Amino acid sequence: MERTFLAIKPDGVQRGLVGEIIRRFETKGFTLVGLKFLKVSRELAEQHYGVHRERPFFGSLVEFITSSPVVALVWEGDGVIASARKIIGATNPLTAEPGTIRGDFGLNIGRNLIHGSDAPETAQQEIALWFKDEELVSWQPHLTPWLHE
Ligand code: D4T
Repeated sequence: MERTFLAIKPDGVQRGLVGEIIRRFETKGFTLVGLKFLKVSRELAEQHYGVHRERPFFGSLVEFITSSPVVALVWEGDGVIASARKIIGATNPLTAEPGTIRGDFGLNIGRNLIHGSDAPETAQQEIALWFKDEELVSWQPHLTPWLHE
């Protein structure tokens, strides 16, 4: 079963949007398999944003994600990686579609509320970076027959 990694960034937590954001993935029907609330270390932030190391905004990304707590999440379901990206919306909240998380709640690319893995390989890497195996819970939701044919 496919899994993806999401992180509600410091702005999402500080703005009191944790419940609203989690609700969108729960009510869609995806299964929560990992959740933690943490202050991100500089080392974790630099590893997470490693692909952006040469970009001009790398420093501000690391500063921001380490500035205040985040909620790290792993969700499971068929097609969850691409679907979560759609639920999240475009990188720049100003141009993200209404109905998406960034489109509904954001204004600025440096305050875009949530991160979501963009492909199966990055999902796997990010889940392994943020969670130990024993922190992930495999379970069978009773809703399954009401969500799947
Ligand atoms: P994440 O990775 O946070 O889900 O965002 P996206 O996948 O939608 O976008 P990204 O990897 O291109 O950018 C990562 C992160 O950097 C911020 N950012 C991005 C920024 O501050 N300035 C910029 O010009 C860009 C392109 C926003 C998200």
